[in-house]
Amino acid sequence: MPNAAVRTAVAVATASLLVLSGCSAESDAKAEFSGIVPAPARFELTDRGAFTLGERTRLVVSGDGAAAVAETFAAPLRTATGFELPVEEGAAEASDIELVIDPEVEGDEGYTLDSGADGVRIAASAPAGLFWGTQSLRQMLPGEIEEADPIEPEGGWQVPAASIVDRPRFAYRASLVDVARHFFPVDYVEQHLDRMALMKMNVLHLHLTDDQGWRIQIDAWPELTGIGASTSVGGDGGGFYTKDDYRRIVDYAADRFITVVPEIDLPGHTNAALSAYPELNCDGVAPKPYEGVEVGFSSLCASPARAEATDRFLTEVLAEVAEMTPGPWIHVGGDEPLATEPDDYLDLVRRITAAAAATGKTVIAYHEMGASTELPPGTIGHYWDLTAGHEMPANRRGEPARPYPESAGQAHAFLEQGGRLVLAPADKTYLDMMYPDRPAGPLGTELGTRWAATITLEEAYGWQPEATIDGLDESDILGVAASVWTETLSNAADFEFMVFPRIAAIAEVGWSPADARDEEGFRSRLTTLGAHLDGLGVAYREVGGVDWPG
Ligand code: TNX
Repeated sequence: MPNAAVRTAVAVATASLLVLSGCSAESDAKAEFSGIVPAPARFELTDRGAFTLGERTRLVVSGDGAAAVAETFAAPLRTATGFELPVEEGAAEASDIELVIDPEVEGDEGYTLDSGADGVRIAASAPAGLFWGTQSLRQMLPGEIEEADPIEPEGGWQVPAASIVDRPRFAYRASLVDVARHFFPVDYVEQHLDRMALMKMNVLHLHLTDDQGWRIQIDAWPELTGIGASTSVGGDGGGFYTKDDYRRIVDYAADRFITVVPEIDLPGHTNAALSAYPELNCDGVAPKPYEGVEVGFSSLCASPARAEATDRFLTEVLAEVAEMTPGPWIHVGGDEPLATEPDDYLDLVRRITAAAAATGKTVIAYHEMGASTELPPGTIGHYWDLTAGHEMPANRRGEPARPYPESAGQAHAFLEQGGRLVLAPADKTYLDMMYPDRPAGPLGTELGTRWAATITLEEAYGWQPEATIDGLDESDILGVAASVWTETLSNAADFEFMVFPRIAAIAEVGWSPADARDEEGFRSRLTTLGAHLDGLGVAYREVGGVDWPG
């Protein structure tokens, strides 16, 4: 928790952000506040005097959807402050927080926020923007606002006086979580969603299936979970989401304006499915469940002899997944098809993407599927290879060297077929990549891998999406993703050590306009984010060069 000495240090570190303050209560509030992550498009501290959230504070709403946003925002605030914080309509007073739907505010997710001694007003043309405005306000409150028990911060619940005009750079700002290599239960996914919301990330990409586990109930194919969910990497036990579990995740996400993108990884990365159903295998023999970390050894069977079972599997599985997913996207994987002959791969890609498109969703696939010229129009490409100029080295887990232009060309094939790109270059956004100093994790084990790169906080931050591959226009980019693959991550502490704070860098790359980003400012704003992560109990790595709250 921040103490007075640290607050002073923060105030010094962030002096350039601060304007002269009139009274000591206000300087307390400002000393604690070093800025918002991701950086708003426009942010100014003003001299209107600090706002104090107090016992009389109400959330005064107007417009469709504003009350629901207010309730989601108020729930944790009520816990930490012990205040009633009623949601009401009517005229706002200086002690209130106003949430207003105003069609004049730009952008589907844009908002304006004005705070001062005369009250707080957040305005947006749609509820999503209002919600992101509340998440900025959340960061402007003391970090103790995240606490699960009532608490009174030194200096009270002060919010610095500020004026913000904000909207995201990209519409798709994803956190990819691999729940296949190690399973993470619903409660933990909900915690992660809350942390994503704090950083205005709006897509949870669940990597639900892989060689080591199948994590989603499918009624028509019960052994996918009956057999396929029993394992994970290293024999750490299995697990899966029932349909009700999955709907709980979807609903919790939706309350925070986060869309769940389910991924069923096909045609490779399918050992768990193949182990559950012999008829999906060319030789009719189910392989053993797999608990190792190799990739590229499993494949659906392209042979006509297995076409009936394989196509029924694709149709029924993808239909059930789509049916429980309200969001517009379904992800069908497609990566690392090392055990699939190239012609078979093209045949399977056609059948997989056709079955996915038949659900009515927009299909997303890893860039390898760009080898096909028969993608459903508008299919989104998910680029995960290295940034331009970096060649995937030979012997990467047995693969031959793969020249960068091949995967860049595959990414461009999605644009040529009417789609856009999600950019997730492994050497910048893969949060399972080690830090260069290869620190032991909190439990004393070595975490992560380094096949793509080692990644510092600064490298995760300094990356330019438009330069990921050659020849991209801003309009080609749907968004970015920060990926956490969990071969080496089996518990919350290890997960958080690798993910935080580097995920905040990717969140800012996805949200903030390029000209609002700067490394020094980011580092100083992490002091405030750190106080909130402390309140949430996140075991982030205290990366050097940041004045962590301590
Ligand atoms: C590559 S990236 C994979 C995953 C691994 C990850 C480990 C991608 C689409 N496939 O199967 O978990 O590397 O870093």
